[in-house]
Amino acid sequence: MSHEIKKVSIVIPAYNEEKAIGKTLELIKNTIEKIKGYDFEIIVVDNNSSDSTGKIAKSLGAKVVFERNKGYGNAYKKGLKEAGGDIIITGDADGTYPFEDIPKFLQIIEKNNVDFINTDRFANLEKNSMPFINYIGNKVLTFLINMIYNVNIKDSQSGMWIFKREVIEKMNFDIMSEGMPFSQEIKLYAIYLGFKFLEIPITYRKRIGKKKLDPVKDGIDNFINLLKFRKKLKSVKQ
Ligand SMILES: Nc1nc2c(ncn2[C@@H]2O[C@H](COP(=O)(O)OP(=O)(O)OP(=O)(O)O)[C@@H](O)[C@H]2O)c(=O)[nH]1
Ligand SMILES: [Mg+2]
Repeated sequence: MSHEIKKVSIVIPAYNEEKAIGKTLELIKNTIEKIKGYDFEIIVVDNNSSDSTGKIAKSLGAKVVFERNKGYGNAYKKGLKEAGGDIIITGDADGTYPFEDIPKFLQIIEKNNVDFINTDRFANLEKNSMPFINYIGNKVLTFLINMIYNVNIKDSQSGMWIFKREVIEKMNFDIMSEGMPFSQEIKLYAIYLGFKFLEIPITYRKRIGKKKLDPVKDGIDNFINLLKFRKKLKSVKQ
């Protein structure tokens, strides 16, 4: 029996994150250098940053791909197309997500019968990690998503996901949003396609650098797209 080494892609969208990208990548590198039996690639999607995000990422050994069109969804569409991994792990470039848990994530996705892992930030929010208005927005959106889509998600807006390559191979990125709603859509799409979905608790930290999200504008945008995406999902072949 051959034991082929599995490839893992870590995909990070980054827009003007020069203050945080270094620390984010250091955490990832320190974590993966201790993991045996996998080949890792780190892909940073520089979303037309006007600061030195791309330069720093490159100097730390990440593969930097550029996406001219702004938007969290556009950044992911680009980064995921570039990812060659059998397993893909995502997260923000702002120091908020616990990349030190990668060994645990890999163990869960390999040992359990799951295809898509979402992470639940509400399980352990560090002090000041999520502003109150974002907290309310995230909770309301998650409640509405669970009602409208008849699912049971704890954190619909979490930006850290771990999934098998087959999941995105079955997805049509054209029906997915260019901006923030991409996060809820990838989860709902995976569930809709019948993939085994699991949520696990994580620790969420306070962001380094300036926040990009506008809680009111993005909250409303996410809600509108929630309804639109349901129609789009129904129009694609399962
Ligand atoms: N908002 C936003 N983020 C982008 C874009 N392109 C890439 N990103 C990255 O996507 C990630 C998510 O954006 P964040 O601003 O961290 O959004 P958030 O985590 O929901 O909220 P805050 O951390 O409170 O700002 C970050 O790593 C951004 O740098 C973009 O066009 N808009
Ligand atoms: Mg963030």
